[in-house]
Amino acid sequence: MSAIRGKKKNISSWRLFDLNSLLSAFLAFCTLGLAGRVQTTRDDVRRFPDGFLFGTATASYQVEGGWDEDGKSENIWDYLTHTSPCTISDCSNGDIADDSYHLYKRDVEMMRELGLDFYRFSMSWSRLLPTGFPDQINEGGVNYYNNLINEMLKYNIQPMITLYHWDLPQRLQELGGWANPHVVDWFGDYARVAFEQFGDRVKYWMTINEPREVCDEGYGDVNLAPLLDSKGIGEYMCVKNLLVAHARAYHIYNDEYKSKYGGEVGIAFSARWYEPASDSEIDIQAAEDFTAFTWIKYVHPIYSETGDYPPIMKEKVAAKSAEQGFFRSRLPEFTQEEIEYVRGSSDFFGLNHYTTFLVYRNESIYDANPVPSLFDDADIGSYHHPDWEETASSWFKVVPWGFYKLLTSIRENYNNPPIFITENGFSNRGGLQDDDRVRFYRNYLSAMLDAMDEGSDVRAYAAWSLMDNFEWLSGYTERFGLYEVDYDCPERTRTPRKSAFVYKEIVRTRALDLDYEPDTDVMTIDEGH
Ligand code: GBH
Repeated sequence: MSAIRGKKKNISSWRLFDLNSLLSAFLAFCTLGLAGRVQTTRDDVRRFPDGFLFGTATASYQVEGGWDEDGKSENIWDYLTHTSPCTISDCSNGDIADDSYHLYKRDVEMMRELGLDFYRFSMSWSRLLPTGFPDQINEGGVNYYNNLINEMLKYNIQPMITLYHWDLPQRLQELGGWANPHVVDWFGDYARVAFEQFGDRVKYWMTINEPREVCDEGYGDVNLAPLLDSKGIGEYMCVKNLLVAHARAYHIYNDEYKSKYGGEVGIAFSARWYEPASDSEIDIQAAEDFTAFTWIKYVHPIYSETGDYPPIMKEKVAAKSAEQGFFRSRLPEFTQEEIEYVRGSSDFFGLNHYTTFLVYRNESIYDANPVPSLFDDADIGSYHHPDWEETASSWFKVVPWGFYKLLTSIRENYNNPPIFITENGFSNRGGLQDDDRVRFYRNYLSAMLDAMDEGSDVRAYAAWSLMDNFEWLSGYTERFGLYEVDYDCPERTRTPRKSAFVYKEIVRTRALDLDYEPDTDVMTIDEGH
């Protein structure tokens, strides 16, 4: 501990890095007042506030494997990868993945090595309920999650469970999935089974991971299962049903379990920061519109005073729909009762954040956006600045200041809600000496601390990911892990990367020391873990 006390550190290196990119105006903006909740000065190692929680995150399909074991049925990723293997860039699948279905004890050992306070993982709906419905509760699934949860609790690591991280039972997809309004009942029933089985020990629940990805990329595009490509139509049906289904799960817990178990239920939004591509009013408005159409369409119904979709989105889709000859808006409306049901339905603001885009106005007459589509409705275009540092993922460039701006905008627009960072992490092509990932975590955590210095109420941080895993359509070609996983060996050996040692030190010291260099490559479990 004494190693960090009193050392003088230069913590501004990530800003210098940014200076090299085009945004010099930014610097003035980022170096604004630092007096606040986090008691540090610019020259000190930066400390996290008391009670701040550190974790890592994964998701069922990406790590579990055991795709048909002990009664589990097929989900939409099993179905996609089995019927059309080379839709995945390396023609791989999650049949075995990291084999966490069998190796969960090693996973918990890694959590202990890192000294984590919590671990965010997701439940596989079709493992727990093979028919999709609660008529059959699969004992194999219940046992697996009981074993994992109990193993974590033995070492005081809190489970944070996501109910839905993209792996819908295939049978429910055949009935329309999130485009069928009955999904509100289906999801509510599934949530109730999970609360009933595990609620005595699990205090943090998340309903749905990244609604934007579920609907826009799975229903409005071909980037995630079920690859529906129903632009401007299915993607909006999904939005409404998903929000009401989320609220159903929230209310079930709130009304029937909260007084007994005292846990919290939230949702994990995915938010990119959308920076106007120029300082013209037109591009500023374009960035706002794109924000509304992508992630604020989920945040506004839950977190605003009025509830409902952002007004600009309702207006634009209604106007375009009328112009295009539809008899009603392609964006299904909420009833007043639904607006009230959804509003306020989250105990914490779960936030997955990775990257920033530059956004400009692009009226449909000049562009290639299909009609109808969300992009056409929003009339925008977006891109990454070519100077921004690349990752292994095409959609992802490194922009730490975007994280600061995003957190600040949430604080200012939504009455400073308690935020859990439910995902943040970096992709490369693998290797143990991951200085690029170390730099990423330092710079993004610094940006997060800047926002916290100014009052953002961030209470928890989960690194994505504990270990390499199945990266959806990119298969195993993009690696996000603190631990490397060897997919060539049946044991799926996990080996800590440099970033694992650096993250461990952050967790141990509850502080960010930008100069820390691990002096070992041997992982141990510290006392008390
Ligand atoms: C999160 O998604 C997910 O929650 C997690 O499961 C995932 O592993 C992690 O982040 C890293 O991606 O290249 O145009 O086909 C982040 C959102 C979802 C964005 C997939 C990119 C593919 C877009 N990502 N999407 S594209």
